[in-house]
Amino acid sequence: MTTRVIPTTCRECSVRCGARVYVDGDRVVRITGNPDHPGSRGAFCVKGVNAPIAAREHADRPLHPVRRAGDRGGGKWRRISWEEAFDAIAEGIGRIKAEYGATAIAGAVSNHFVSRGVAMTQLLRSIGSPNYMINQDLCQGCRYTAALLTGAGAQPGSELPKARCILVIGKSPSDSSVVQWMHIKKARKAGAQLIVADPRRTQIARAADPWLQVKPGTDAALALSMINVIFSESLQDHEFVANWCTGAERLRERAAQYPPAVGSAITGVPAEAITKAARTFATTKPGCLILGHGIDAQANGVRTTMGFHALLALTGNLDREGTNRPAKQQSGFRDYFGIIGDPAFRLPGDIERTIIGGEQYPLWSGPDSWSKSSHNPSLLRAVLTGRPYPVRGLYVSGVNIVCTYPDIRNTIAALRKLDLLVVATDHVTPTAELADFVLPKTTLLEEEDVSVDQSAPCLAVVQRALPPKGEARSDVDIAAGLVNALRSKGLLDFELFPWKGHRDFIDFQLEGSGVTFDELCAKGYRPIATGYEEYRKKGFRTPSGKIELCPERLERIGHDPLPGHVPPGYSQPPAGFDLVLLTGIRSMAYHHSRFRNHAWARKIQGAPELRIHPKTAERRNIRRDDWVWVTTPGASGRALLRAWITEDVPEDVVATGMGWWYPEIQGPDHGALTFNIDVAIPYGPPWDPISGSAEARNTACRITRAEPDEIPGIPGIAG
Ligand SMILES: Nc1nc2c(c(=O)[nH]1)N[C@H]1C(S)=C(S)[C@@H](COP(=O)(O)OP(=O)(O)OC[C@H]3O[C@@H](n4cnc5c(=O)[nH]c(N)nc54)[C@H](O)[C@@H]3O)O[C@H]1N2
Ligand SMILES: Nc1nc2c(c(=O)[nH]1)N[C@H]1C(S)=C(S)[C@@H](COP(=O)(O)OP(=O)(O)OC[C@H]3O[C@@H](n4cnc5c(=O)[nH]c(N)nc54)[C@H](O)[C@@H]3O)O[C@H]1N2
Ligand code: SF4
Ligand SMILES: [Mo]
Repeated sequence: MTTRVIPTTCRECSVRCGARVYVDGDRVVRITGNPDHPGSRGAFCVKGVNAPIAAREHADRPLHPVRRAGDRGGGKWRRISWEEAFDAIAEGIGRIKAEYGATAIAGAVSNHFVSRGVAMTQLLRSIGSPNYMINQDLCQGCRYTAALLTGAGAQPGSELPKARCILVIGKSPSDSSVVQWMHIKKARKAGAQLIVADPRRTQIARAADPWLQVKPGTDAALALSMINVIFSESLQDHEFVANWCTGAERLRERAAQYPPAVGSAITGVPAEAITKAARTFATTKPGCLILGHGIDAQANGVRTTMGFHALLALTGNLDREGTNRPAKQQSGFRDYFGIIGDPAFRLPGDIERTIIGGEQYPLWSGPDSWSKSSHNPSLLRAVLTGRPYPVRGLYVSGVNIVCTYPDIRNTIAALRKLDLLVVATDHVTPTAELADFVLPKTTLLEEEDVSVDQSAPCLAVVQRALPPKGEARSDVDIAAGLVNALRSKGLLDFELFPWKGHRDFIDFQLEGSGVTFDELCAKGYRPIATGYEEYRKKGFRTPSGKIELCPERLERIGHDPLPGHVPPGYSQPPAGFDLVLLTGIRSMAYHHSRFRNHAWARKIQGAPELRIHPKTAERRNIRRDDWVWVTTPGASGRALLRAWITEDVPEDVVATGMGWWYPEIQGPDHGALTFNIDVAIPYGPPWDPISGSAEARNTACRITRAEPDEIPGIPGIAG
């Protein structure tokens, strides 16, 4: 049989590597990286090789729409047709609209930069609701909000191998991005300096010189001390600062409060190391900065990020060869932001002003914000309390909120309270278990999509290798079907979803770009032309057109407009909470909560880990592979994790991943209420005063060894 080779994009995680899919008849026999791809250049990982095939072929995959047949979460379902599903869901939406108004219907989506994000916003807006949750408040929320303010939210992307100095803050690319990790190793081999700030000794920290072992949540002080050194020794790029930055004087005054000795006392990094890192970054050009998730999802995340944006601007490492590159656009292409921000696709201002969270976090949730989404914990609170107004229906697509939002008990309580819960998914998650309707989603090998990948930069194409299994449909097709059903019942308040189906949507995105989907499929990507120093013609994307080191917008809404240190929540813990818990360390076998039902992944990592320093473990009589309870103040539950003894975490820190559940454990939560770290973390407050992000990463905690009778059996995955 002849093998077809299909160039496409792996989307099993947010890295989006170029891929080649090998198809024999009706089977995918192999998936590899694509060495021609301008961003990933052949890099690939174990998830990309295995997950698309396992997800498509999985024995327990939902292949038909189903409707709940017994109690919520009881596991009893009745198969229905798509028409029946759309009809019944539209009726449910109609009942809620009639009683509580359109704003009582909300959505939840993640990884929304691809088509499912637009499908979600435009479905809800057509109903007349501005409320949808995205995962970015737990992900890049602080970094994106800071980027909106400073204008310096640039990424190194494929400039990385050309950098002579790379500063990495709170990112572990050996776990989370094979492409970045490949580029960094290449640059290092070619002699680039590498400076890494991380409380843990990660692989990249081992490769660094120096590794700055910061205390969790203190990076703002590190940034300010480095800025202090740059100003005191006049190492800034004078031309760039004079012509392209505003607020430098006020930043200088703020940084004067953070000489390296002060920074050292806060961060735990020796003052000489801070001084040396600042001099190295300011004098070794070109330089790149990588800001990871380690400084996000924190209660001081925005102003921390602003400190590092200032470092980029002061050193002039923006939009030049080998530096960070502002986002590039493919002319004429309609991407997610282009659509959701277009007045033709938006709701009237009086409705957008009711977005839950918009009043408190206008830069995150309001009509003029970056995301225009709701503030997640406030929306869940609205479900539970009816304040500021009731939310009674939720359409969930592409997110497993029971397993990935902090405070799992709270999420479950909210989902149980709803009048209508619809979940579109490709496998039955603990979130789907609580649904009234589960809608079968296509998997990667069955889909088409075009999005912008800034790392190359290029248009990233996903093309279909095989027809969908069963009755599975794509997110845009599902939303289009629901919109039709709503329209026929007179339940659409606005016509904001004009696409008949997925291909129609892609054609619309490409309409003005001069290229068709079929043309894009030949290679599976299309590079976006880039130039350097484009700001000289276009300016930066801020009100002043310059990098704003002290954004007036922030001051106008009553915030401190400069970076500043705020002691992290764990620094004054209640008695007995003597350790700091870091969460979210990525595993090469998993994408958040996904692949827990894949045998190949479970062979690589079979249990949620808790990394503990040997001395910390010894004091508590904990040995390797013991099960350990983790408790944090203010949480409604505790998590059971397995001890991994390692000197790579400091003595007062323990660290874990995220997303655990065991599909084979019975019950709607499938073990998430026991084994998932988010059961032991509150969803705030405190929230970052600017972005509303909760402190989901660095929390005070205590750990105790579990007694043998406290450990539930794990049956073990089949297949
Ligand atoms: N294999 C795999 N890859 C993934 C994902 C996945 O699930 N699996 N998920 C993708 C997604 S959505 C994301 S957001 C990224 C996340 O990936 P990264 O951005 O790499 O983030 P993390 O691994 O969560 O954390 C990075 C580092 O931050 C450190 N850290 C924790 N607290 C602090 C702090 O206060 N200061 C500093 N300086 N460092 C700190 C941690 O020790 C950790 O080493 O990964 C993406 N890539
Ligand atoms: N404590 C703690 N919590 C965290 C984090 C942390 O570091 N610490 N990290 C946070 C971060 S950075 C992130 S990004 C989130 C991730 O949170 P989620 O986005 O919830 O993570 P996933 O497990 O990838 O869930 C995606 C779900 O979408 C479904 N799915 C997958 N593809 C598609 C699709 O194309 N369409 C549809 N309709 N459904 C699909 C599947 O049901 C899958 O379970 O978790 C956050 N939670
Ligand atoms: S890192 Fe792995 S899972 Fe992520 S896009 Fe690349 S190959 Fe796919
Ligand atoms: Mo994320």
